[in-house]
Amino acid sequence: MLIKKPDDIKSSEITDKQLYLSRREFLSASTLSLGALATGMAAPGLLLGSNEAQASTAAKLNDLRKSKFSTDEKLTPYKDVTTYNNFYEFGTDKYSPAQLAHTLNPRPWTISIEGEVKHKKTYDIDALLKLAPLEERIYRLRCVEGWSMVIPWAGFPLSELIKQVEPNGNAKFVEFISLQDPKQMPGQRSSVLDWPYVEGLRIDEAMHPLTLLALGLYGEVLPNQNGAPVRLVAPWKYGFKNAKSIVKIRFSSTPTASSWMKANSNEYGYFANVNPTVDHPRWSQAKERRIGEFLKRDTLMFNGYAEQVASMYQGMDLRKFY
Ligand SMILES: Nc1nc2c(c(=O)[nH]1)N[C@H]1C(S)=C(S)[C@@H](COP(=O)(O)O)O[C@H]1N2
Ligand SMILES: [Mo]
Repeated sequence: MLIKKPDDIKSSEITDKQLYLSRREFLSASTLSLGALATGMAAPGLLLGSNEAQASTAAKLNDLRKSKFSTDEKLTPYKDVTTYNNFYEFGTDKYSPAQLAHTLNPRPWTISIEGEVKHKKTYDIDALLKLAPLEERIYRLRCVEGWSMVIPWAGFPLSELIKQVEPNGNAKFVEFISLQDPKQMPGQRSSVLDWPYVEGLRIDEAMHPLTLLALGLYGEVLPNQNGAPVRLVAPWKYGFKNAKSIVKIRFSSTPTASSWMKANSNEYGYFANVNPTVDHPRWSQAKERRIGEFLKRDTLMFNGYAEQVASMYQGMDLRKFY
């Protein structure tokens, strides 16, 4: 076997290794011995759980660059990342997106850039994939409901796209608009939220190097339930800021109320920075449950990204601007 230095290892291979390790776990729990695997006797297709099989058939994203912004915390298993989701366009419970999102068609797909920019244009998803080198970014995701995950995203900084379209002097805020199509998204037949799903960032937040336009996870294109083909990931904010299946990015001079603010303005602010000292009106935000762990852990200010992002909020009362 070829021994490579860690720096030579592409993240697609690392993903394979992670799958390999989880297969090992599966094997050691079964009647087969590890020796069978080592000698190549085991036929992987037969041994994989259905979710792992799914992982191995999705389109791989090659040559992902590593990012200095990645956490080295233990990854949340692929199965949890792709079966425990919030995606109200496919129902309000955590398990329905994985079951229902097959009706979403991520190809062909376009994303249009509108509002206060010099170059209003529409990108085809395949052109977007080539807009900048893809990186693997391992980020914590903290849902406002009190759980968290560690997810290896693939994408590039949103700033790369913003630089291309050149916002004008009026562009102070950026709006992210998800697909609206009840034929593809059965949850939109219910009015739990005001469709389409809309979220927003201040322009400096959108330009921040941590803010990612994600096109994949675990070294593969995004599964539908995680927001295929393109979504936002701003890791210091609660999960709901990270709009999925985006079709439109609009630059504006004023902030727009997000779907969650319209649904309940007392509970969801515009900034939605992870903050253990500001409770949700109905529950504490001091602790969180990392999916797969039993004991709760302390929630970190800005989800652990304070060093990188706190300066953007200097002088702001974060109890008021939550
Ligand atoms: N369009 C859309 N985007 C969305 C949501 C949604 O319901 N619709 N849910 C949000 C919430 S509450 C969370 S926690 C994250 C979950 O992302 P994940 O399922 O990939 O972990 O997506 C966010 N993005
Ligand atoms: Mo969430």
